[in-house]
Amino acid sequence: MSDMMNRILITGAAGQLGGMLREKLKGRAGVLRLSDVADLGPAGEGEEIVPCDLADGAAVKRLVEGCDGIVHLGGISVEKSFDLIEAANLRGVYNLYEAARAHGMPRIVFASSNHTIGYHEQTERLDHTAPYRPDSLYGVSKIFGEAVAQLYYDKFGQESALVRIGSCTARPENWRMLATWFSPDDFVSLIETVFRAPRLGCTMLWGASNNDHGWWDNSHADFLGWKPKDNAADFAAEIARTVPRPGPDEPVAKYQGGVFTDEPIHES
Ligand code: NAI
Ligand code: 15L
Repeated sequence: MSDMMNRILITGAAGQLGGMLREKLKGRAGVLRLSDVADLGPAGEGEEIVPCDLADGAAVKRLVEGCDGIVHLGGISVEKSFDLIEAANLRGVYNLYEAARAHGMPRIVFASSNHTIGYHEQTERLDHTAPYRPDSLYGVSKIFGEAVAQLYYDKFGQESALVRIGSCTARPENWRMLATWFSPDDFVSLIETVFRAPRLGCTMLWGASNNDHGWWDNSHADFLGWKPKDNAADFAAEIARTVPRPGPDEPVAKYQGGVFTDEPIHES
């Protein structure tokens, strides 16, 4: 990828996935521009640190200038009050797409989420035509982000991958993750595929590994040639041994979004 990307921007680079991608994408672009509102520590070799609040439109315009690709992880990543979600995930996504439009429309990998469809039951198998069933205001905000991406594609030709990430952790940690796990290596290979593809369009992808027990079908995106390699089933015996199995009527075992379906509306 370093042959084609001079500078990749990672927003939310101080977060859980940001820290992981900071390591794994090192050397894959000339420069990694890392941004967050939280502390990112000192810049390493091939890194630039650019602190920025995604809710600040002028700052986001400066942040995006000179980037060939964007991995947009920044924002609120769990259920919170509407005010918090509005600033980071609604205004933040709008600011990012406006900044991309002003600066040559670099491809965007948008970290969407399985919580856009979280009220579908775990007995269902979903493809890209599945209706939204958000399980939280957080999930609603990711639907907003996907809609902004689609608008900017149809109106201006801005290309995006809308990656509905399941659960991206070093290894699957519970029964639900036997379906939702997305290994860090598979996420990296997806990002590389997206930035290399001759044509991307505005494509939704389920961000999940090649899990035997998965719920999601990515065959509409076969044209990209991405093949996840890891499989949560390799950890199934360990999970069965170490993690109590939830009852079938518990939200974590009933709905694809798991415990997010149990969240209240947070007032502050
Ligand atoms: P995280 O919460 O660890 O990281 C998010 C980062 O965004 C934080 O460092 C935070 O400081 C930053 N941020 C929040 N508000 C901001 C603002 N106004 N301006 C600039 N930066 C701001 O989340 P994580 O787990 O690393 O997830 C990254 C992205 O992937 C998030 O957008 C999340 O919604 C999405 N995602 C993650 C999944 C996972 O399995 N970790 C699953 C599905 C989606
Ligand atoms: C998400 O969207 C969250 O950002 C992450 O913290 C996990 O809860 C993940 O979904 C999940 O559903 O496991």
